[in-house]
Parts: sequence; C-alpha cells; structure tokens
Amino acid sequence: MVSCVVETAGVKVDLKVKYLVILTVAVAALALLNASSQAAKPAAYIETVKTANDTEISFRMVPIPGGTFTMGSPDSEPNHQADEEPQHEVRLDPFYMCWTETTIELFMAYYQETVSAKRDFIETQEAKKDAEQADGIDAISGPTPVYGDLSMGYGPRHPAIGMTWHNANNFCLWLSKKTGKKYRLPTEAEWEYACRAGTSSVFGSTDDPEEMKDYAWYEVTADSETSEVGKKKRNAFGLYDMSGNVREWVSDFYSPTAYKDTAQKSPAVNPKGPKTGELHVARGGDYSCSLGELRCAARHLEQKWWRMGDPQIPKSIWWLPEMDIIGFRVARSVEAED
Ligand SMILES: [Ca+2]
Repeated sequence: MVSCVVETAGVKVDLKVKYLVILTVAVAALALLNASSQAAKPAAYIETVKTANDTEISFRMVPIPGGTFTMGSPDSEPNHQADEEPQHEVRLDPFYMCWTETTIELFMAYYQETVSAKRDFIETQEAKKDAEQADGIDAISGPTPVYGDLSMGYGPRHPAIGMTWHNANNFCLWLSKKTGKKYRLPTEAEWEYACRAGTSSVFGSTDDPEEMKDYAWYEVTADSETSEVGKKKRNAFGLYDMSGNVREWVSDFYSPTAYKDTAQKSPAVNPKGPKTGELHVARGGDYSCSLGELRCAARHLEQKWWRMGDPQIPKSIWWLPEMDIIGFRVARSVEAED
C-alpha cells in the first residue's frame, strides 16, 4: 500500500514534470509567434540619400499591411471604365511605399550622378539591356542628357516629371545601390490597394467630391501645374497625393483585359500583370484631370503622344520632354531583416 502510494505519488510527480514541459514548450511557441507577428509588422522609416554634392535628401517609407482587397470597380460606379472589370479579389504581402511622389531634388541627384553626355543611341540600347538584365546593381547606366530642363521650371520639392517608365525603373536601381535596400516601382495591384487604404470608398479617402479638394491636386484645385508634394491631406495609410498632382508609373504592362486573366485565380496573390506588352500603366491621374480620373480604380496607360515633344529620332528611351503630368513613387518589399 505504501509503495502504491509512492508509485502513485511518483506518477503524480511525473505528470507534473510533463505538464511543466508542455507549459514551457507552449510559452516558447507563443514567444516565437509573437516574434514572427512583430516581424510581419514593419515600422515606418526615414531613408536618407547623400548626393554627390554632399547634401542629404530624406523621405519617409510607410509600411503597408498585407491583406486581401477587391480590385477594380463595379458598373454602378460613376465614370467606371470597361478595363476596370471584372472586380476580383487580390491578396498582397506587406510592403513599403514612399509617402510622397519622388521629388525633383532626388531625381536630380540620380541624374547628376549617372548622366552620360557622350552616349549615342546604340550604347543607350546596350545600357537598357544591361539595366533590364541586371540581377545585381552594378550594371546601372544613367540616362542621356535631358532635352531642355529636367525640372521644367518647377522647384526641388515638386514631383519629378517627364521620365519614361524605363528611366523611373532605372532610378530605382540607382536608389537601391545608394541605400543597400531593394527599391522598385509598385505593382498596379499594390498601387490600388495603397490608394484604397483599407476603405471601400471611390477615392480611397472619401466618396465626397467636395472633400477631395482637401486630398488632391486636380483640375478644380490645381492652377494648371503640379504642386509641391505633401501639401494636401494624407490617406489612411499615411500617403500623400495618391490621387492627382502627377500620374505614377507602376511596374505592370497595360492590357485592357488584364483583370479578366487575373480574375481566373481567386484570390490572385501578388499579381504582376501581363508578362509582356508595349505600354505601361500610370495610376492616379494628374493635376489636369477630372474627378472621375482620380478614382482608385481608374487605370491610365502610357500614351504614344507623350513622346511627341521629343525632337530626337529615334525617340529617347529616357525622357518625355514637356510631359509634366507623369512621375512615380518608390515601393519596397518587406525583407527578412525588417
Ligand atoms: Ca499622384
């Protein structure tokens, strides 16, 4: 009987040890889960670029939480266009987005460091191939000299303008080399998700056309020109000027039927648009646009006439002279070290 008690007691002791082990494992698992959830919530940060003139230019990168949203717009939305349908579910990983459009002062720093005054067209084509094939960031080639004035008379805090998609993409390679972080253009899906900022409203920040005057530079609020970045209200993700001021290059090629292809997968996960194409998408409308063109769902594609101001034959792969309606902002994937 005594031994039985001892054995029973022994079993009890064993059970306590087991419970203790289970409890310890559970606590450790919870700690790991907590750490991983913290890793999935990157914080905003300030990026600083030191220019060749030894000045520093800073901008804020805002974390955009991952999630699922409905991309495109319904027939019932005023100013709805056929290429915005069908609406479809898209799931995105978290990423960062710059809180403003890229400024002239930052783009000028890139231009001054990389411009090649002597490059002819054949060399430029080779440079283009290098940049497109560059896995690393050592093969960056700069643009040819701009025809006219890169700033088009605007101040340093106005959005950079008049660059081709190729040039905007090349800027991202340069910025990546300068900072050691892999910057890129946002995808079209990322751009629309960031514009919507967790809302289902037509303009992201509001459904009210009157309120849009507080958020955007467009035909009603702008004086037929761009304005300094960051002067209107930010959206719920903390981003300025997603609607209006300048249109923003995204990484996707344009196709009027892109959503029909994407909608076949539901949800589409981190879609990147058509694999090939001729023209790219530029989102958000510009200072000259009507309100309908500022909708989060509105898609704008590159126009061939944008190159008409370029007197060169063939047309430059770098510049869209006199086109002060087109710019871009940078994005970045969340990396393990974040
Ligand atoms: Ca914009």
